[in-house]
Amino acid sequence: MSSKSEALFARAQNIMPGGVNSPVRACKSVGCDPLFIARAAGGHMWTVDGLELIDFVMSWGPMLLGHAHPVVEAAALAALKNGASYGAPCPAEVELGELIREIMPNMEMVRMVSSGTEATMSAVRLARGCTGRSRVLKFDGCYHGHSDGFLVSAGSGVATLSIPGTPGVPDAIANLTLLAPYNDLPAVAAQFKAHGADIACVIVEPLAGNVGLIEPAPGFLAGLRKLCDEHGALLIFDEVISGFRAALGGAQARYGVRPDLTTLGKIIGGGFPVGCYGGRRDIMAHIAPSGPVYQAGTLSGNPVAMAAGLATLRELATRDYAALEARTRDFAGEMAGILRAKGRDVVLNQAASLFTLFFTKTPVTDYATAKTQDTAAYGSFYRQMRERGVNLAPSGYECGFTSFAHTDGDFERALAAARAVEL
Ligand code: KE4
Repeated sequence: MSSKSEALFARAQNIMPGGVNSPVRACKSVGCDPLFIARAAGGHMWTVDGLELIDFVMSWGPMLLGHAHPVVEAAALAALKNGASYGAPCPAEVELGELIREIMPNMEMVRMVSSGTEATMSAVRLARGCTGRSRVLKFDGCYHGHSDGFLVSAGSGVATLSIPGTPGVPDAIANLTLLAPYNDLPAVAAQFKAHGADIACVIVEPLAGNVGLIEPAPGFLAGLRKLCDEHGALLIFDEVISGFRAALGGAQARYGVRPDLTTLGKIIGGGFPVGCYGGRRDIMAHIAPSGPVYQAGTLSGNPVAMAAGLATLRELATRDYAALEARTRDFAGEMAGILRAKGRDVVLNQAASLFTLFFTKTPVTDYATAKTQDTAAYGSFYRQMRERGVNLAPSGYECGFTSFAHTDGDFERALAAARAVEL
């Protein structure tokens, strides 16, 4: 008799492409079907069949406080009682904007949107609008959401599913996206030498999380800052993953490099659909209605989502990031050791509360080295861990996420599950 999850997946495939509303959730690359979730709390989720999972995906990053955090839930429910959406300004969006600026002072002005994609898409349009230039430089394997120009050599689900090229994106648009390998400053300098006068911006994940986790090499981010300044291009830090996670102030605080614009998502909404872009006041002044660069959104600054975001950031401001980083380092390090003891080549990349176990012996510093991983071996590891009640990222090109809700018992049970797998 099929499980409830299997029955739901059969129905889902009849109504939604691949049976999901976001490709990586389909678990295709790890050789199994997705499990349908009934509820989540803390560091755990429960499937519709009652299987309890220790969750290291945490909704792909938003749930840094853990699922169903009482303070966030209470704030959202209280806001909801006053109406779900106004389509008019509300106090919470001003308060959240001011709190973001307090935490990330480089964001002198902000604009709320409803997803990370909307934030990055709008930030690039703004960069083009205020520089009058057309080209955008991104990095192989970095993922900035699914706006047309970003789907050139993108990471995340595009890498996971090995989708070739950019079906649906006209060459005229794809050709405006320049590429360089992550951590390769000479390649960036060469692109500026060839196209510098027409490069509106460089957009980068300052802590890359969509080819698996890759840290910026020493000097890489500062080198991008210097090249952008020399050529009059804007530097955009896509902190949709790293914002409020790499440090409370994001990767720009962790690595001490100032972007001109920053994009945010995930954590900023505490699980509700929120994105944000912002930065230098002189640049943001170009955004309508104060300037001519248009961007809009029905649910932007939504009162319920703003309340959840405010509660989330206020709570995070009280937390010990160094302690979580140390717990994540110990946990991921021990997991890597267990796999190596089974004879597996494993490279561990870990920073803050992010980690990726690459099944390779090659140090992973960019997309090309990330692609040396044995994805079949990772798939077997993923399936066996899930059978044992541990939910890892269903792709070798994604990150694992810990949270302030994961307990010592959670880490110990996950390590015990890893000891039991057969690879
Ligand atoms: P959303 O449009 O999915 O809210 O954000 C797009 C985005 C932008 N920038 C970065 C650095 C991101 O990581 C993302 C989205 N991340 C993926 C996971 N790597 C979302 C999960 C999914 O696609 O289902």
